[in-house]
Amino acid sequence: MVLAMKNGIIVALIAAIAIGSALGAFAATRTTQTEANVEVRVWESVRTGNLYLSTRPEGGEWTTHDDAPLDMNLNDAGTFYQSSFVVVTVPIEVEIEVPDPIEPTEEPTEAPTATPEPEPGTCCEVRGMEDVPAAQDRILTAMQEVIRLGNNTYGLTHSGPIVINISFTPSGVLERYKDAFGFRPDELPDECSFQEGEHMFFTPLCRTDRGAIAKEWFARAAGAATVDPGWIGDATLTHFLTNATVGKPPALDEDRSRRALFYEEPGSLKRGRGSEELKITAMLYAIQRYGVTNDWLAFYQRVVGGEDAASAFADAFDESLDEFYTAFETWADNERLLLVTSAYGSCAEASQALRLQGGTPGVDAGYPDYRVPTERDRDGDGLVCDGYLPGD
Ligand SMILES: [Ca+2]
Repeated sequence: MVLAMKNGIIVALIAAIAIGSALGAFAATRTTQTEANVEVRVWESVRTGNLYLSTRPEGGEWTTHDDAPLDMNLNDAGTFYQSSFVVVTVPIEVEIEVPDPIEPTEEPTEAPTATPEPEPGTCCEVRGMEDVPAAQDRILTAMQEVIRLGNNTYGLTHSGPIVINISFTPSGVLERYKDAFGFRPDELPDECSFQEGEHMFFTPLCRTDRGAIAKEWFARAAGAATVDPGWIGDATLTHFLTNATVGKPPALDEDRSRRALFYEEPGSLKRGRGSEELKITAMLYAIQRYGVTNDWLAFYQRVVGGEDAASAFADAFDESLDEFYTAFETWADNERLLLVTSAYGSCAEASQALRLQGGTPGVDAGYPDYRVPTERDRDGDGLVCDGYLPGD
C-alpha cells in the first residue's frame, strides 16, 4: 500500500517536472517544436523513509534538489501523499536552425533604358525568426534579386511596401497572419507561400525557395489576375520563374520546347489546352516572330489591366491573335517534321551523335525522349535509354 502511494507520487513528480521544464525552457522561442528528456530519480532513505528528488538532463550531471527531504502531506481526498511543488531548472541545449551562408551573387549589368523607370515600391520589412538574422537576410536578399530581375529584364515594378512573414513552423506562419490581420485562419491557404494585401507569407517549406519568392513577387508586380486566354498568363509566369530560378530565360531550342513540339498537337493551344511547355513555346515563338521580350510584357500588362486580349495583341504586334495561332501551328508542324526526320532509331544510334545527360553515364543518364522515340521512358523523367553506356 505504501509502495503504491509512493509510485503515485513519483509519476506525478515526473509529469510536473517534464511539463514545467519544457515550458520554462522554450518560452523565448515559442514556435520552436522540440523535446527535452529530463531524467528523474526519487530517493527514499531506508533509515528514515524520507524522499529526495534528483534530476539531470539526459546524459548530464545529477542535481539533487534541496538537501532537505520532500515534505510529504496527505492530499485533501486523503488518497495520496503529495509533496509541495518543486521547481527545477535543467540546462539543455536547443539547436536553432541556421541557413547556409549566402553566396555572393553577381550584379546583372543594367541595360540603358530609353523610358524613365516607374517609381518602384519598397522592399521589404521581414517579420518572424528575429533570433535568426541570417534567415531574415537570406529571404530579403532573394526577394531583392527577384525584384532586380523583374525591373531590369521585364520592366516590372511593384508599388507600395512589402512585408515578408516567415516562421520556424507552419503554425508560426498562422501566428504571423494573426499579427497582421487580427485573426488566425484554421489552416494555411497554401502550404508553400501566399500573400494578402501588403503581406507575403512563406512557410518553412518555402522560405528559401526561389521559385516561391519569385512567384509571389511576380503576382504582386504583374497582377495575379486570371487573363483570358489563360495560356498568355501561364506562359508569362513560367518565363519569369524560369529566369528567376534557372538564371536564364527559357529558349526555343531547349528540350522542353522541342518535346512539346514533338508530342503535342499545336492546335490545342487555341482550344485552351496544352501543357505548360506548349504554352511557353508559343510565347517564345511570338517573341521571336514579333520582336523582343519587353514587347510581350507590355502586351501582357495591357491584358492584365483588363484590355481585350485579341485587340491588345493586334495593337501590339500588327497581326491578329487568330493569325498568330495559324502561324504558330504551321511553324510547329514544320518543326515537328524536322524533329521526326532527325530522330534516332536506337540508343546505340543516338550515342553516335548525342551526349548522355541527366545523371551518371551507365547508371541513370539518357537521351531526351523525342530524340529516340522508339524507346520508352518508363520513369517519366523525359529521358530514355536510362543507364545506357555507349559501347553496350
Ligand atoms: Ca527515363
